[in-house]
Amino acid sequence: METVLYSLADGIARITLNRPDKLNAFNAVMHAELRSAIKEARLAEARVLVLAGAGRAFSAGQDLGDRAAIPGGAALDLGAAIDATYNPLVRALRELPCPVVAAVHGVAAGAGASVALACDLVIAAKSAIFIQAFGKIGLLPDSGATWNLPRLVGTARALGLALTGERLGAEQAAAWGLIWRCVEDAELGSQVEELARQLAAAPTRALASTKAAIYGSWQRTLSEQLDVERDLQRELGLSADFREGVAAFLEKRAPRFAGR
Ligand code: LHQ
Repeated sequence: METVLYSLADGIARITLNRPDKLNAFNAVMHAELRSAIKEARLAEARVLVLAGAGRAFSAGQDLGDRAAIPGGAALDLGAAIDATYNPLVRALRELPCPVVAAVHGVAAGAGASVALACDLVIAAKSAIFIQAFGKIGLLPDSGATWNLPRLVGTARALGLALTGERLGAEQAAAWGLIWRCVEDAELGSQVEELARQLAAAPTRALASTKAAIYGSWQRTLSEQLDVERDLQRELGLSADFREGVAAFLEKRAPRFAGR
């Protein structure tokens, strides 16, 4: 692949957006390659997926030089472009059963920020910044940002970020609950590695159920959610990993979860 790097080792799938001279801005090729890398991770039953950017940024969002995004003579249907690219990407990330970790350094702007926030856990280097850049070019936040932002930081901060396009530093982002963790720049790689290894060794089915239950909770009442938890717990109670987890605890040893 030309715009995306993919590898899988020890249950950890790694996807790196790789157009560093364009700050990893998304073009049509990158979308296609990213889709196929995510599909590969899914088929290989990766136990965790790490998404990062090459060079000095995570991603500057849509490539504004891409013909699909340049307003020209003919009417431009951004809706069709979004239907073909960002929306399936965000759905694919959310529908993956394994946790998806975004490792953010440098800039995450526009859809680059949205895609990071669509991941399950975002770890950012202290110097990273998140920019809702859409308003500056006459668009609204997309790729799930209008859904994720208010849920993560509340309506007041979501509107503040989206309406002003102000840059949000990683420390503030973590303090607001927009991201999971902000770490020293020099420690981003090692912290992401540690988290990925921890998740790859965790009971896979329990993580998948947790992810599905938490995201699904927004459209349910507490009473409905209690039923969902019961049903998922019933299934997990029959898993080999649950037996292993309890046995390991009682035997005072580290568990070896097989993901079954
Ligand atoms: C870029 C880009 C870029 C192309 C930097 N495209 N080249 C969805 C659906 C369909 C259509 C429209 O949009 C969307 C959603 C969106 O994502 S809308 C938001 C699109 N993104 C932006 O508006 C951000 C534009 N970029 C910037 O504001 C700055 O580049 C940031 C603040 C990200 C970084 O600034 P600097 O660190 O000063 O870097 P730079 O501006 O010098 O960029 C470095 C190079 O990357 C430069 O190329 P060059 O050949 O001059 O070295 C930029 O042109 C290129 N680049 N973003 N989105």
